[in-house]
Amino acid sequence: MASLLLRRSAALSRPVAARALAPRWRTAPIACTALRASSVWAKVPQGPPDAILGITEAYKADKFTEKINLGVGAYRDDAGKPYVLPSVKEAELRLVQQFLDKEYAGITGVPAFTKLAAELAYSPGSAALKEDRVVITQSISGTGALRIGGEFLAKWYPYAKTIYIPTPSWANHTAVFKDSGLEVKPYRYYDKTNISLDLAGLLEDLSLAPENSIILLHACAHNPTGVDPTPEQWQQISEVIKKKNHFSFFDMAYQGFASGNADKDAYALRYFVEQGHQLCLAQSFAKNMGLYGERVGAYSLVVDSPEEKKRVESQVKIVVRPMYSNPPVHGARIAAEILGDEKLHAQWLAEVKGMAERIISMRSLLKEKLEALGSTRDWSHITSQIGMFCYTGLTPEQVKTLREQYSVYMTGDGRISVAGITSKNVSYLAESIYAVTK
Ligand code: PLA
Repeated sequence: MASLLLRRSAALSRPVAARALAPRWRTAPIACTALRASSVWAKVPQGPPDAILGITEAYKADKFTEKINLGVGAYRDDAGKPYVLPSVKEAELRLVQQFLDKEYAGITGVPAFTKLAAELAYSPGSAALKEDRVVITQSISGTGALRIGGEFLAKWYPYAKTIYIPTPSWANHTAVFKDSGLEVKPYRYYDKTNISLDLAGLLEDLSLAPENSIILLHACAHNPTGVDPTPEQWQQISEVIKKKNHFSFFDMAYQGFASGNADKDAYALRYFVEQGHQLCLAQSFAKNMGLYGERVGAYSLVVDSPEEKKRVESQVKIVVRPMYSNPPVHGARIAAEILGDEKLHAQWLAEVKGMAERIISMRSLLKEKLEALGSTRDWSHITSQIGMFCYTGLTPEQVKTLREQYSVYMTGDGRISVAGITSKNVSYLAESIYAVTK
């Protein structure tokens, strides 16, 4: 019916002359049906809503005033409002006052931004940076970085076309890598029974994977479990990866969000670089700078020599150019302004810490409230998990009931974005969770 209406209105808006010239049968109802049946899109099936972003759509359509969206990982302040970091506001103001031109950036983006993004990840003192062995390109946030990496590896990684991702992982990883032309296989990561890292399973799977496999690693604040390896465990992981000559692909979408300290959160990446691993990295500034919709990110590879850097960079450009030509400049300029100014940089780090701390306090509050209501379940994982998410352990049925009867929205696997909890909605949330779990 909708398409019929559309067709009708399209026909009406056609210029009068064209309508007058059109043969009569085209406007007859029977002809409309015939046209509809032969539409080029007639065989396109309805796709499922996105596992994460689809939740926001359902939440928006909900009329209940106390509804809570804990689906997408987007930071909210304690009033439940999106938060523009004061450092971002200041940087943006400075940029606007400069009335910069809107020329295209180069294929690899805004150079001031990529230089500083690399330093944030690898540290300014990194030997790889000093030796000019880091290829970096700006990307359409973290997802775009993963996609460039997937495409580049599918095209040029000589040993394998398979990437191993943890079970579970971010819901979009499989699609991104499949669409890049890689095959995706799982490795064990999470121990459901003990709500902890399945280190033995992880090490076993990585050692059973064929030599030179590509391994995706969440650099920090593992999504969705909130369970990260300890530094000692990272060392063990590094050892197996090295022994098997695997190639590491780090996804660092939450630098600063895990511990509140950007250097601490980069521990695994920096340790792997020190250990001489072959690796690449997807960075996102969506969460740690709150630049979600500005789509600011970077993709980088640590290579062997400046000469190799030149060759690899030329091919990264050839991957990027037909995808989107070159990246948007505004968000990258904001990030560069913050990272490149000592005072703003320090202010930003304090703001990231503030966001991480609010999340940590909401974890404690939710746990306390559940216990105060008399829940006999062990909720210790709410506070032991880190980063933006809590992997609650709620079943798909409980998630469904919470959504349908309580207007509490979370992903189907029971992941909640703790960043969506506020001191105002935490009581209702705890009561709702208690009601479906008692
Ligand atoms: N990698 C991981 C592990 C992520 O969790 C996300 C975002 C990204 C990459 C990509 O982020 P970006 O493209 O916005 O930089 N995950 C979110 C949002 C926060 C999403 O699904 O798009 C999530 O709710 O899981």
